[in-house]
Amino acid sequence: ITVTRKLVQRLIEAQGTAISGQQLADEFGISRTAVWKHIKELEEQGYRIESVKKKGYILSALPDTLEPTDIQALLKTGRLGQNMHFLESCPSTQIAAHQLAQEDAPDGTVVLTEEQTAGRGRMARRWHSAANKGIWMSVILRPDVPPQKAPQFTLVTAVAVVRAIEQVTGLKPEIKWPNDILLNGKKCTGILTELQSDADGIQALIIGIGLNVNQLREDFDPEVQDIATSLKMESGDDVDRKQLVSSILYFLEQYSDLYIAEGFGMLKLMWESYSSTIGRPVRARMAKETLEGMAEGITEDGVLQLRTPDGKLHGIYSADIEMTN
Ligand code: BTX
Repeated sequence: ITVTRKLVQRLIEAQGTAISGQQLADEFGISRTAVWKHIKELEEQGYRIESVKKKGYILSALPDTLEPTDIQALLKTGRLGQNMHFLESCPSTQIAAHQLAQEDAPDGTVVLTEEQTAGRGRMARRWHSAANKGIWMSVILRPDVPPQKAPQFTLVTAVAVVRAIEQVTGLKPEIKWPNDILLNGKKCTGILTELQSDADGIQALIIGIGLNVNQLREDFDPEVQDIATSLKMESGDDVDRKQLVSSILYFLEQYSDLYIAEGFGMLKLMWESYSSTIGRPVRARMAKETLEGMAEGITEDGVLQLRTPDGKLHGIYSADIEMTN
């Protein structure tokens, strides 16, 4: 890691207070002129740095990149994101993360990219991942839980992403079972949880998060223009992707640790409070059949409880849900 990158980390960590050129020079063992040159270089890269007379330098804005060392300086986590891989472009961060997990990447490893050329959703569907406007990332978790406790991680992740969107933008997203996050009825986030397991249990969970951040309608593929939205389209403002990544990883660490330690109870309540599905009439399309009825809740296992008009309660493990009113 270069002096320039270390300098940014130091300025981010100062959280808006000024640090003098002399102090930076001393800390990095370089001259004040060298400090000034690094500052100029950073300004050219899009960092906004104010120099306050007699006080020093203040970082006032970061460029819209996913520079991992910047994100790491913002992180408030113990594990998630402490090991971070950034790729300018890749077929899918899921594929890269599976590979890293097989190579013993530690719990909390994150793969982030600016662009996916073959982003994937559930059941081999496509996930459109336009360049430089979204967050396309995969998180490797290695929880010590039996495989049947894995599906709830999708729900735990949904709660974490909703909290992060609320924190960074003030928007109020809703969750559609099991893994869509909606704003005004349109999808802004998809979550895909995949598993590496063997006879000993879970080796790794690969949690893929695709979040539309700064796209405008025309940035979306025509195929999804009517069903997709972005945080910018809903809030009217550009959203800082670095802050958002940092916030998602913070809540994901908190909530997955809570789930592992205490079970699903608290998170089930949070999930239900954000859900647009529960208490509504829905249609559930499954591989072999379609059921219509009232979505009554989810179980401790994350299974959707759907009551059909004949009074029967059905447990739905995997389906596409549509609201029917
Ligand atoms: P899903 O199967 O629930 O959703 C896929 C469906 O969502 C598509 O069939 C399409 O209708 C719609 N869609 C596709 N792209 C978008 C988009 N950008 N915005 C809104 N709707 C869209 C959801 O699967 C799981 C998606 C996970 C994506 C992440 S990105 C990082 C990681 N890498 C990777 O390849 N996948 C995950």
